[in-house]
Amino acid sequence: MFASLTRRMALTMAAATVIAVGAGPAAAQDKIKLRLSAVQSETDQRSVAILEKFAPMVADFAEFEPHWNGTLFQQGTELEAIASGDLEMAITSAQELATFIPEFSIFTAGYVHQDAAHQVAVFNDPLMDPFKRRVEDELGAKLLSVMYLGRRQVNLRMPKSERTVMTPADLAGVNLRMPGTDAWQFLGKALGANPTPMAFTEVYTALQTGAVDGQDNPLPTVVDAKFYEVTKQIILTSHLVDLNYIALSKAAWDAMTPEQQATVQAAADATADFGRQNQLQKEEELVSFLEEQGLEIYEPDVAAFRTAVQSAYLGSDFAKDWPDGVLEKINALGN
Ligand code: KDO
Repeated sequence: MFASLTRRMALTMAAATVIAVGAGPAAAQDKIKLRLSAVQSETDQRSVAILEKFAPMVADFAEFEPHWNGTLFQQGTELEAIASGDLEMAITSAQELATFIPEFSIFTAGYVHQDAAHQVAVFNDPLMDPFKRRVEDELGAKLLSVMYLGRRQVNLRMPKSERTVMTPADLAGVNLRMPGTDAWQFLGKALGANPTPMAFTEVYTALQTGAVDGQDNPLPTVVDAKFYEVTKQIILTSHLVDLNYIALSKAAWDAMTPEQQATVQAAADATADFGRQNQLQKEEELVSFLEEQGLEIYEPDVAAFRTAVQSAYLGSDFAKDWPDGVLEKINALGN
């Protein structure tokens, strides 16, 4: 009697354990580790979206570990870290991808993406499939979703009274910090400035000390990184409607069940959507905040910038790498 009861109890307990493992949250040691390396701060709207959407949605089966401010991997080194198995997730850019897959420079060209909705349409269009496939095959990463960073504007240390910028010619001799890849440097030159490569985490000090004359970023970044404390004017060139991609290591993806993969994809999409709405709202609101901080904000001759930038790209070596017909397809997806 005692023996059979014990056996029955043991069987019941074993069944209960199977149910618990199958249905309940996985134990910490069984969870898939997802380390994210990002350059932006924790208060940037992309980070807020990651913390509010992505983290809780994958919590049942993933040990999600975000690292902000470039503390885990420095800007520009994340894709290599994913490829070598040292990192699972990054907020990467077309400019960084273009250093490995030159065709991506098409998404880095000024005045190509028109707005946030156009970015989404391009990302979800079949035209992106060969690009996504190459990232998987050559870098071992999946591009899950497209995040909206915003319209990049030129932000200078000197007041407008010292230098008013209406056309690219007015940026001649301006030492403009741009991120450190060829695609970014080319954009700085196309704007008419002298681009200086520098990691994002060094920009505040460089502006403060005068090591550079200015930088370019969307208004929400100017506020989040406090660049407004060390600059005097913003020229609304809107020269690049900038994006980031949520990148996930293919190895981590392949280790997931189909249900987990579907949840991760849904979490990335929800994150990108939420972040996009918030970032768009911030872009609207922050003009008055920045003016209150004493910055002068004005529109230059945007048509002059657009013409100069577009013709610089079309005549460049970058354009030689653009697959036939893709620019036309991108344009057709816009307004
Ligand atoms: C920057 O370095 O200026 C940049 O805006 C480039 C983007 O691609 C992106 O990496 C961004 O920095 C960071 O996410 C910090 O906002």
